[in-house]
Amino acid sequence: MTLQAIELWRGAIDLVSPFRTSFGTDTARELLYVHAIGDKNSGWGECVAGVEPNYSSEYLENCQEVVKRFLVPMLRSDSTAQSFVASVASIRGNYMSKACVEVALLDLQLRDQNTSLAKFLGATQTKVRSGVSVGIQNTLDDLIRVVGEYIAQGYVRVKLKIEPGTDIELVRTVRKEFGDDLLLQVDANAAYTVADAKHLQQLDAFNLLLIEQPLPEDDLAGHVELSRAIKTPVCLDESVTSLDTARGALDLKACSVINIKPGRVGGYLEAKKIHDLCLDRGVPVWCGGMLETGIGRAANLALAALPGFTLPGDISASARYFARDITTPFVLDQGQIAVPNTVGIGVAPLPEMLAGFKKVATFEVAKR
Ligand code: NPQ
Ligand code: MG
Repeated sequence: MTLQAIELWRGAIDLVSPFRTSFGTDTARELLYVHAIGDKNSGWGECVAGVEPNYSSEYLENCQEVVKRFLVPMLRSDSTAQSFVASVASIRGNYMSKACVEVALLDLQLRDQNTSLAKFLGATQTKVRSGVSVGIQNTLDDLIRVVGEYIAQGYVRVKLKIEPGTDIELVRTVRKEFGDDLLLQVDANAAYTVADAKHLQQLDAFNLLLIEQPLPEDDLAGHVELSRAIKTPVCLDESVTSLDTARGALDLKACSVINIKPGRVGGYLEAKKIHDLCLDRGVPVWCGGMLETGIGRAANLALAALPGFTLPGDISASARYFARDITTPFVLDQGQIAVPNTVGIGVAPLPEMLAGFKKVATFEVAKR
């Protein structure tokens, strides 16, 4: 592979409905794409950061700056995703920035090698079960209607966003309305403190698959304490930023399930390592979502096809979020989504969609 240039593209796609979490409400997905151009092929990567540093400390403008100022300068014409990850180890944090460059390089090099990301990562499934993340609604009636629509569409698992003040009753209502067989879990996006342990104990009555990230990302000790206090399995999302934090959290018993998001851990190579660790230890994992468009969604499908992904993830159909996706849309087929099996991530932006985006930078890559 000969890497020639990196382009950065910016744009936005409206969400079909506002998405509210304990940290904020979004009505559109602002986007940063990385386009890695080689001598034969090109590859695409999507940055998962949001506009504001509220899910984590990373945010889109900062990612664009980090990519431009620190990551692109480390690239040479003979760079690979693997050599890139090794060389950027000296740059702390900035996982989402690293991940979007890494996957663009992976897409490019796998296209050159005529192989798919799924095959490269070790996928064992050709389709994956699809779950849906349901934002906080204005009323319980709205919530029941929305959840009912998703179930009717075939989603096999429902995740409810919760926050203090809208949690126990909400879960009780959904459980009652849709029955005991519904695979149901909740996500607090770090909205509680360990002092809420008794309160969260009430969730034990509803046979939830798990509670995701109840406490702040740095509060591993709090998650240990909470895990002991409640029966509902604790799953970490924001806290897990690397293989090391994953191993630490498991060793400490801060969680018994892990949500793997490649963007949050610096890329697909690190995500695979976390998967391998969890598979080895018998810890169930599932693939999270960051309101990705087709570029990020395609790559996540490849990862979610690995054998350790035993729980349905947040990889929904494109239509869950977007009336028009940047790629050919991903669709639900009996509650499942097909894993791309053509070269690289298997998709690329549709020209007519990319026409609504702006190329904001082009960097020539130094020869070696
Ligand atoms: C989670 N995602 O699991 C995240 C949170 C999230 C599907 O629930 C812009 C960028 C908006 C990132 C909204 C889901 C976002 C975002 C929510 C991430 O915690
Ligand atoms: Mg989460």
